[in-house]
Amino acid sequence: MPSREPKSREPIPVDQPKRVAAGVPAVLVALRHSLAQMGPLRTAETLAKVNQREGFDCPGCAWPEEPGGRRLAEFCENGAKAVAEEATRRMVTPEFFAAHSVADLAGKPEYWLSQQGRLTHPMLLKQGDTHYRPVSWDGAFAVIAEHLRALSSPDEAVFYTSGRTSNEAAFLYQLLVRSFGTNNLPDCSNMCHESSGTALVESIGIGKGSVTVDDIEHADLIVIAGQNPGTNHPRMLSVLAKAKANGARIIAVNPLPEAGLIRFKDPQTVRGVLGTGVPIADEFVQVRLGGDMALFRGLARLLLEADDRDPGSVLDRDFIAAHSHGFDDFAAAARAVSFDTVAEATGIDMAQLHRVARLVAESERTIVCWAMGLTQHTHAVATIGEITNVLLMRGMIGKPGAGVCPVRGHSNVQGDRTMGIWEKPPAAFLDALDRRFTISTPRRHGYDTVEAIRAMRDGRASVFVAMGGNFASATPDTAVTEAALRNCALTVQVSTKLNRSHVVPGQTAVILPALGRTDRDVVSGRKQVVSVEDSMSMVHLSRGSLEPPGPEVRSEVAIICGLARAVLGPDHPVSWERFAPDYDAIRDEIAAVVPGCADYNRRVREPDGFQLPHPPRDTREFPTATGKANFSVAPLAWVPVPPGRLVLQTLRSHDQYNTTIYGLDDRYRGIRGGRRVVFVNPDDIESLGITAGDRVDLVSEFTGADGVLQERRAEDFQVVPYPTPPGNAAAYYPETNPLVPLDHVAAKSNTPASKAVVIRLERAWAG
Ligand SMILES: Nc1nc2c(c(=O)[nH]1)N[C@H]1C(S)=C(S)[C@@H](COP(=O)(O)OP(=O)(O)OC[C@H]3O[C@@H](n4cnc5c(=O)[nH]c(N)nc54)[C@H](O)[C@@H]3O)O[C@H]1N2
Ligand SMILES: Nc1nc2c(c(=O)[nH]1)N[C@H]1C(S)=C(S)[C@@H](COP(=O)(O)OP(=O)(O)OC[C@H]3O[C@@H](n4cnc5c(=O)[nH]c(N)nc54)[C@H](O)[C@@H]3O)O[C@H]1N2
Ligand SMILES: [Mo]
Repeated sequence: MPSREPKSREPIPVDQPKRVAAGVPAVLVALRHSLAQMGPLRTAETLAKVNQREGFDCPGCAWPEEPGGRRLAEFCENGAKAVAEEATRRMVTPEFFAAHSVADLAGKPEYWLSQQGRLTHPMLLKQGDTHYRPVSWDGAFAVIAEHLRALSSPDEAVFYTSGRTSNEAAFLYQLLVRSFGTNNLPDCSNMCHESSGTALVESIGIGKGSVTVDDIEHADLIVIAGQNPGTNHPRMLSVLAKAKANGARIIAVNPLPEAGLIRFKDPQTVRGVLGTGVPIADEFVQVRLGGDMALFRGLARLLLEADDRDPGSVLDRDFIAAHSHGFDDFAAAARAVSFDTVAEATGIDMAQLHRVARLVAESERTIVCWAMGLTQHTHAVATIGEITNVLLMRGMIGKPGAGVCPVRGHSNVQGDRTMGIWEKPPAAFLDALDRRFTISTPRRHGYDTVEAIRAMRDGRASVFVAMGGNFASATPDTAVTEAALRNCALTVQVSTKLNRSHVVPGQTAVILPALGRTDRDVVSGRKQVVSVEDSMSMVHLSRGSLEPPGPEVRSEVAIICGLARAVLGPDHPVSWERFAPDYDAIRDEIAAVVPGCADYNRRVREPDGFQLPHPPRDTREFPTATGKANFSVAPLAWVPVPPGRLVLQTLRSHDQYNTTIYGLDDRYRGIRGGRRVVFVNPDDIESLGITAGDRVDLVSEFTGADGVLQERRAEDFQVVPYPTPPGNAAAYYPETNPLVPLDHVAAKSNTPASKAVVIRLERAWAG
């Protein structure tokens, strides 16, 4: 596995980590990125329209807009970078592909690929060719249709989706895929919040968060576990600052002292520009990687014991009696946990556990927010179940200021699932499609992301189509995944920008250039708008307005409709022609099929859109098998560190959007000009006999189901001393994806356990 960043021997400069997020430097960095990509006029036009009622939904993250008229220039450094990246003036044209062979591009680092700009033409790599060549749209559709029709079963094709796709495109895409005859609809969610959805469906009957921005602003206590909002959801910080001003306490649970969790300077306020900012966390719980389940079980025990001393003071007995199931089993398991185990698993001292328990016991309105730090562990589903238990015992759901808040990643990942992008669709949804369109959709469940890689690896699937994303880099076990893609007869990427997945082709490969969120979408003289759903189930419109990168670039909707005609033929009962010139027609179909979407066209045009129903939040009804909120009981799990080894989490720097690398800095963590760094506790550096600044290979160790030890290697990382818990290390994704074994996944959700990879360090070069 060649490392893709050039092995420069220059050491990467390392500063002290920052304690404050945002403020004036954030504004300046964003402007520098925007001006470089877009120039001054387009920068002004673009930044004025992010997350405004008449503008487009920021492609950065799924954090909601503030209701009731958004603030002028809802500003966020990383949102601005995401926008600049899409609205760039740089272009990847047919001339570019003529100048670079696929082999040449495959040798370039991801950063270089993402800096080349927007794709402008459909391109085809014919079997045996060295270069992509331009192809007409109809020619491209014909190649794809021919390959799909040649399959012996529709289940030999895989249709991936990344979470930027609009509701309209997502609905049509799943309709196309199911009309073709398969539920093979893996998506980025399988690697992201699948564990949250799985756990929440078991506990409360719906896989979505139960709070709104208003709830957060009025909570007494907000726990933020396994999330780095200063980098990944910066607009969340201004909401947290507001909650603090209203008197909320905040507990940060994280192995790393992330800047945004410690202090925040709101660039929109005078204090944010001139002052030292607002302290965010009242309590920083520096948990070991994977220690959260033990932490929450320990809290549950303390809460039960506090209630024993003063009955009714902690437990919400009315809620437990009226709305829950399984309390006694849960309480027995929680009482049985030993505090020695909690201390070992979490690494925190018991005085802090008692302080946190007191905060939880005293709060009348508690919200827990989380992201990838909880979902990407083998015991992620059980961990999220345990967190939900602690909320349920205090009745913290379905009342103002309280609830569960999985903070989603991609800006429309939640909407895509609502629209049916799911390999395990409920039968009722398929029945509704069949009735509406007089088709007959398959009932067999399809492949998720990990299963899709196995199927392509083993030759059970041979056509791969991606609606956005960067499958080759985002998935685990890079060498295995790349071989699986190359094993396909055909790979198709519908994309805005060049990435690694275009240069790891099947025998034949197609690139279809798509409009992005910021682009103007005009069909037959009519401007089209799309809709999206944020992390809090608000559905609203997004209107692109910028000049698209070229006349050949098509909307995702137009691409799906063209493809559907070519694949399904002229007699297919869905009248695909209707949709591309009129997205209202798609929304009418959504209204007829998708639960909660009645009268979609009207309601989505309300100033702030509309909120989808959520029975636990709205009426304390729990659509589970028991009809109640379920306490869960699972064996306690955590992540011990084997002797002489480290447990590695793979995470995001401040200068990237998933696999899109904006730059080589990680400002808040003090890293400049390089990404091949590994953050290690100073005591571990000493005990492993290495020195800060050393260059090491990361070698992951994993024992497969057959009992055989497997090793994977990522070369040449600079050792950076960092205040991470002993035994725990951190390095950036996607450079470390070659280390994550394909079979190292969360129980039940099958999400790659990217936050707990056992590694050893091997000295490569002296620093
Ligand atoms: N600018 C920018 N914004 C983004 C993205 C981006 O790449 N760039 N990506 C988007 C996407 S798709 C997503 S899913 C989100 C991701 O948002 P995050 O989940 O914030 O992303 P990560 O960088 O993976 O950070 C994981 C955090 O969890 C902590 N952590 C790791 N393991 C554990 C653990 O075992 N326990 C606890 N308590 N904490 C742990 C890490 O120290 C880190 O702070 O962001 C979205 N927004
Ligand atoms: N080791 C490790 N691996 C991880 C993670 C981790 O924390 N650690 N995180 C996981 C998570 S949370 C996620 S969500 C996945 C992300 O997985 P993906 O969603 O597959 O990856 P992205 O990097 O977001 O995809 C970027 C590409 O999407 C395309 N694109 C952008 N906007 C649009 C659009 O509007 N339309 C179309 N058609 N294409 C567009 C561009 O070509 C761009 O190159 O990665 C996962 N992988
Ligand atoms: Mo994500």
